[in-house]
Amino acid sequence: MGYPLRIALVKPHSRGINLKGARQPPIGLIGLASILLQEGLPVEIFDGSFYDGSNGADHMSDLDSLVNDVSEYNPDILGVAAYTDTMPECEMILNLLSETPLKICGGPHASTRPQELLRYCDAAFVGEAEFSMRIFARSVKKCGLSSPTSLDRTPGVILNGGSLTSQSSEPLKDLDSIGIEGWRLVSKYFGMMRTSAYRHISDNFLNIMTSRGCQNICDHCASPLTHGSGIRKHSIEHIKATIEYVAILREQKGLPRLESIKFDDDDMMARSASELGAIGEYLARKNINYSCSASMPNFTREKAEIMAKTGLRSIFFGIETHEKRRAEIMRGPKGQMSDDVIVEALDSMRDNGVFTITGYVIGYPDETLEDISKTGETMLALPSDYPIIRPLEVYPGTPVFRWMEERRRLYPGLPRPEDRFVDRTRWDSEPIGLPSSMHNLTRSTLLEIKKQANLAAYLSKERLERAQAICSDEAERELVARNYERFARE
Ligand code: B12
Ligand code: SF4
Repeated sequence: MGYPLRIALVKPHSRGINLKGARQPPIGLIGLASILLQEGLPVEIFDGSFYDGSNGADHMSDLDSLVNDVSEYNPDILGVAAYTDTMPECEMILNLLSETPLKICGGPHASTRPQELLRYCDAAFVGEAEFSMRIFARSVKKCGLSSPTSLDRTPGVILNGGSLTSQSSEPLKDLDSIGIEGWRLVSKYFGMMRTSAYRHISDNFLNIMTSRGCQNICDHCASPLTHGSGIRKHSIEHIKATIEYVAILREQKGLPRLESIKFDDDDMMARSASELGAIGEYLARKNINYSCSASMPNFTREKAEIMAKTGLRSIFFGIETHEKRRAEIMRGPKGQMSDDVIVEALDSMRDNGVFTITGYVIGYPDETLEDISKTGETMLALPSDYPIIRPLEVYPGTPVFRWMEERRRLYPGLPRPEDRFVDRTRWDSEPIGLPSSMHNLTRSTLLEIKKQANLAAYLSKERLERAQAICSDEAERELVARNYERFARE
């Protein structure tokens, strides 16, 4: 085989029903592509989120177009990102491209259920894959595709029929070593990006993470399974360089200037006030506003003021459940949050003109109906502009999944390690193809509770007026009203 080998990195097509309007390039694949480019290997990114039926095509023909585009590129190595909710699409893509000489995968689902992926792939990369990918790239350049030789030498990889090659791939220490070159491979999508209207930022945005990890371990969350616990940060210089690079790429494409940033860090407020000030001042100079997510225990009034002054428009806080249960489902400072602390933080954000989005989850397997109704009451009582409540979705490897596994008799049909995890034909009303997380309550009941809670929250004149009071103009007030109408219907 002649060199250089071509690599296609593919993010499977999203089903649409879960996307609620967000469409943004995949940070994980961009980082891996940057490493491959640094190592001198030709690579392309194909992101199914941008083949989402919005151009008039249906779901399946869009999946075919994605596969056709990858086939045309004719890769020697196919790398597919495996997230749980898109596993059926992931399998279809791997089947349709089964002729590719070497097939690898990674991502949260591949890390927790590698055996499922190994039916279609030569190797599953476990956890954060940058370190492994660099070694793999060097080894492939040296040994070619003689699998498993190139893979044998790669740490943190599970090969067909085998166990982990060598030490597992530790979460990467030096995030800046990843590089930013990969962003140019997704510039073809920049003009199609879309973020949720309740973020109050522009669709001419860039999604980046300035850090990885958080200080908590929550029972429902899969993030610590990939990123470990504790926080690692990019330097401020690296963040600025990424933003500059993407702004230039947009200019070269003739696109409108970069107007907003969506920070996808698990906890943006884990940074110190002075670091947040440095990032914010840079953005304010460039006239770029932003939205982010944060963990409430790291909130301070000082950080809120600095961020608001430098362009923060909205912030997401995961509250998850009612006060009495927080410590039971969240290990770390987040479990200790009291309602009083939350109210203070939400009020302070609003006083600074920032919209607050709060997340609540119902349907933990060991919850009672009383817990669920208390979470609903908490959602209505806490003064957030956009409270979002959703039935729990259970992901492999998480404490809630382990809880269910230990009580299999309550969950007939719960997937075993050798089964397909997402089987949409079996529980087709369930988004990730599992039985309801509550053995004594169906998902439809949980969805009905969500509907009632949304009606109460979003038909509230008081909440609407409070949110509209921080709008900058009439157009934004109308946007809030439209958002409220939409949420009231969900
Ligand atoms: C930003 C984000 C989004 C964005 C963009 C999603 C995207 N896929 O790009 C939006 C808002 C659209 C979104 C939506 C949803 N998300 Co989301 N999201 C995140 C978040 C906060 C960051 C993702 C990210 O960029 N991480 C940083 C990169 C570097 O990490 P990574 O993606 O895991 O990639 C690394 C490894 O996994 C691996 N890897 C990944 N792909 C590949 C491929 C190959 C070939 C290899 C070798 C390695 C490899 O290497 C990468 C580098 O180290 C994560 C939480 C988190 N902190 O990771 C949740 C997370 C990914 N989301 C999650 C979920 C559940 C969802 C939703 C289903 C939520 C819902 N109910 O609607 C939807 C699904 C939409 C969809 N199909 O994409 C879960 C996934 C769990 C799982 N087992 O699949 C996570 C982990 C959060 C959680 N609750 O646990 N999400
Ligand atoms: S605080 Fe957020 S990111 Fe951290 S474990 Fe909990 S849900 Fe996951």
